[in-house]
Amino acid sequence: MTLSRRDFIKGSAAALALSAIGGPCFAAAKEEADKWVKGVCRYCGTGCGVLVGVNKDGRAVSIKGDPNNHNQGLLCLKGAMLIPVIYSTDRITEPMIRKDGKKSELTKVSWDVALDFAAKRFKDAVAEYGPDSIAYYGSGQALTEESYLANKIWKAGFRTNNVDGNPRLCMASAVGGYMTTFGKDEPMGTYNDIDNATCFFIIGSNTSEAHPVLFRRIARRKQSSPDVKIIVVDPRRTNTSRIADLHVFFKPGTDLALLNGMAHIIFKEELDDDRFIKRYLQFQDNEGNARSLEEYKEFVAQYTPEKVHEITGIDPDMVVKVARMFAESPATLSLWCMGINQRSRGVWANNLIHNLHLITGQIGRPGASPLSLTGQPNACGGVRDTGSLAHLLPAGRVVANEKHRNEIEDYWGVPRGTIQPKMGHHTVALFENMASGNVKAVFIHCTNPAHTLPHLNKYTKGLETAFVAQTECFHDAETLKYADVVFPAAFWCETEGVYGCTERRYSLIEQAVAPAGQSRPAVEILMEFAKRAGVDPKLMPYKNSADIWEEWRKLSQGTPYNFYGMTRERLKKESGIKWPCPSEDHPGTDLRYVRGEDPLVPVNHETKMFFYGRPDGKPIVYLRPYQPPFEPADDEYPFVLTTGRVIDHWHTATMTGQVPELRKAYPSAFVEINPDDAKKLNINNGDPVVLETRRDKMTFPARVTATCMPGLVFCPFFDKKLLVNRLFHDAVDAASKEPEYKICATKVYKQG
Ligand SMILES: Nc1nc2c(c(=O)[nH]1)N[C@H]1C(S)=C(S)[C@@H](COP(=O)(O)OP(=O)(O)OC[C@H]3O[C@@H](n4cnc5c(=O)[nH]c(N)nc54)[C@H](O)[C@@H]3O)O[C@H]1N2
Ligand SMILES: Nc1nc2c(c(=O)[nH]1)N[C@H]1C(S)=C(S)[C@@H](COP(=O)(O)OP(=O)(O)OC[C@H]3O[C@@H](n4cnc5c(=O)[nH]c(N)nc54)[C@H](O)[C@@H]3O)O[C@H]1N2
Ligand code: SF4
Ligand SMILES: [Mo]
Repeated sequence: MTLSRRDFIKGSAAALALSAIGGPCFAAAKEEADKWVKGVCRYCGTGCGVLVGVNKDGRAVSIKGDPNNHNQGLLCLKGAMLIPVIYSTDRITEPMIRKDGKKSELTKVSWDVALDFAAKRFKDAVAEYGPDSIAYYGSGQALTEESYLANKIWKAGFRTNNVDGNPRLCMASAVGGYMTTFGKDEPMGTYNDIDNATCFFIIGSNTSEAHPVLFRRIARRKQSSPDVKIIVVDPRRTNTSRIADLHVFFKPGTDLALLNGMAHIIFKEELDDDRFIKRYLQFQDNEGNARSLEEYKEFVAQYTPEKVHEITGIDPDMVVKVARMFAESPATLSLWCMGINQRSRGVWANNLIHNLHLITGQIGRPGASPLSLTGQPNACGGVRDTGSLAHLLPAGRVVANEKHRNEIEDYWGVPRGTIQPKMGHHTVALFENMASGNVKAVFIHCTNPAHTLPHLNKYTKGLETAFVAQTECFHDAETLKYADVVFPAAFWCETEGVYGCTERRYSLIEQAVAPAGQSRPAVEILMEFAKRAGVDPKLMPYKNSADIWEEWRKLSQGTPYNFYGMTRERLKKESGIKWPCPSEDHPGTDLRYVRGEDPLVPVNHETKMFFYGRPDGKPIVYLRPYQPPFEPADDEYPFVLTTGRVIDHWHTATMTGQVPELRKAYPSAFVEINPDDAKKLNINNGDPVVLETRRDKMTFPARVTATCMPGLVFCPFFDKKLLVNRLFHDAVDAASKEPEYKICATKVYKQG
């Protein structure tokens, strides 16, 4: 596909300016391309389609947004600056091992030596200590084919459910929310809802920095229609909150009370949808007991605006205003991300958002939907849908269910009883078990846990103790310090595979260029490793990643995740398709659970909506009380520390750090502190400020800004020289096991 160069703006100065206000831009083409190869941006869960320009020598020379994908040709600066990342001098191009234990140097070896070295350790561990002594730790940035394959190798080949990954740090609470409320994972809405919504309820998402192209679409909707209202619920004044009609500032970690308080006002003022409630809903308390609508109303009635104010600090009038705006607008779209998920009650917070949509009937119409924003580019398609977590199996199945296990065993052609019924270790437990010696060897793929796990001082012990085999592309990754074997992986458009983004859209990344040096596609690495470690080669009858896709596509048939219609050929032609998509002539689905829209709802179904994810077809409204965060501020540690992202860096900056323009925008980490607090503590811009928590203390340069409300400080986590996760506790959500990265108590003082 060829586009002329006048289709996009030239010059990175314009791009930088747009990026600074969170506005997406087009990429500058440095050199004329000979052909354009279709793909998806390497970074966020927005999942923008890209076209990679390749010259006659087979070298990638430019990138631009795919005009036929949902982003309509737009990219943010990170996406527009992907090409130099491929050719960074920091690329790992040869396999390496540590011959004499963790203290020895990584030395370059042949592929055979590296693969055998790793395979032997895994094989020995299984022989001596059983299959649960090994594990796979994967990523929402790995290709779907890679995660599907690894899940099969570990769960059916090695016979351990110790398969988890970084989506546990990220989307686990959202998965838990959809599963408990609707019975199956993944949103019912899509990005098209943005163009139809009349009210946006953005809670715990800094969309403008973390999903810039979607933010642009929200801003465009607001500009085109002045009646459109935007509510932002965030304890920080972010770039996102700048376009809000109502910005709700509050004490971090207390918004469960607000969500229940909104439900109370909705009933009190008769803004509920009684017809929808009676036809579709059921109510349940935390003990799993059925409750009545009346009991639910009584439950939320405790959360009067005054009570909400006491807990959260939000003005009582504001609670009423927000509830009215949410319920009365013709079509309300909720968008949320880590401010909701990374909480010790993250699943509950998700349930409470769903509650509001259900009791008001703000669901199943264009623009009315609870749409959880996914962080990583392939957390949805690659990990959630393929079931590559310790408790899951492909397409919405769970390891604890014998029928589900048998279905997968039959499909994979292994004897019944092969897949273990016991859940494997979720992420935090996995690293704990590595430290204690129960898990002897781990295969880490496409993630950098030595930088991103919570309570790092505790969990890097696991990496010091266990044998670590790791795939990586960049020397900069912190986890390499602990790796016993490093496999150089083909990067992004050096190989092919599918990414599935927030809106159930699967898009194919086609191979544009040859892998750097000796690096190889991860599916090859995984298969070669597994065969040498004793896994039956019959489990891996694949020539390439397209064969794996074919198996996975067929497995989805007849499940609520049906994408049987997405053949490889079709994905090559089209720029992404949204499941359910049961047949090759099906165009994909916008409104899930809606008759006439969702192909999985019978055409003559007796009601307009059918929530087939639940056996009784009825979503559950939960009675979930407010609970404080695990470690609120107190007299001894009087500030709340929160962490998150900046627009120009991707997580640990191993990729974005390779691009001078991005590095310049954010050269190092800092601590944001409110001017009132700064004044009291005699802190000026740039001063060294100590953050001391119950775990550790570190010094950051101050950024005095009104972004944070008083009592709150914020640090980004991209900087490996200032690993803020050393300060964090390891409290996790009781159900989803997702860590509470958003709230811990800290002392703040000027270094002196
Ligand atoms: N530029 C960039 N974009 C990214 C990424 C990246 O690394 N860089 N990573 C991607 C990934 S994997 C993810 S998961 C997403 C994350 O995307 P986001 O969740 O949008 O980003 P964060 O900065 O982690 O946090 C979001 C907001 O939560 C707020 N918050 C903190 N505590 C609370 C609370 O108690 N309640 C509420 N309501 N809000 C609170 C913070 O103030 C912050 O503004 O971004 C994706 N996009
Ligand atoms: N304090 C704090 N900590 C957090 C969070 C937070 O909000 N606050 N958020 C959490 C969340 S939501 C997330 S998603 C995690 C992210 O945590 P990580 O996944 O650990 O962070 P990344 O930097 O994305 O790591 C990806 C790694 O894969 C490598 N890589 C890139 N491309 C390829 C490839 O093609 N193949 C292979 N094999 N490797 C590749 C990169 O160089 C990098 O080392 O962090 C979590 N940690
Ligand atoms: S918004 Fe996300 S997917 Fe789109 S170009 Fe930017 S980083 Fe890439
Ligand atoms: Mo994430």
